[in-house]
Amino acid sequence: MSPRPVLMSDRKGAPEGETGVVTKTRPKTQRPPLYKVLLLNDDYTPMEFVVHVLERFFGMSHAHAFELMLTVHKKGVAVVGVFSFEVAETKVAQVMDFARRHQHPLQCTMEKE
Ligand code: TYC
Repeated sequence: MSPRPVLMSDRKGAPEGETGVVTKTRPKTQRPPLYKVLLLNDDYTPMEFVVHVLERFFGMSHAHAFELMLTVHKKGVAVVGVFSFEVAETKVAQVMDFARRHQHPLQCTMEKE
């Protein structure tokens, strides 16, 4: 007995000879825009303070925070996280407020990805 190929006309209710293309509708989902939070270098903010900021507000390990702080120190700027608008705005405000309260000139900004 040789196997017989499965045909569209084998579908229940499909009349002999009917062919069709299987389609799927894909509803357009809206993804919210993302924002990069950037940390800027300066000559005065102590390195340990920046490391503490990265640990405290961005949940980084000490090792990761130290490495990223050094990247900002050497390159001038680095992305420290990517978030929704509201979360990015909150992180920037938290960092700026914390730096101001400690009288350090550290700058933190955000930009659309
Ligand atoms: N450049 C600073 C120093 O030498 C350290 C520093 C690193 C400052 C990163 C800001 O975002 C910064 N003390």
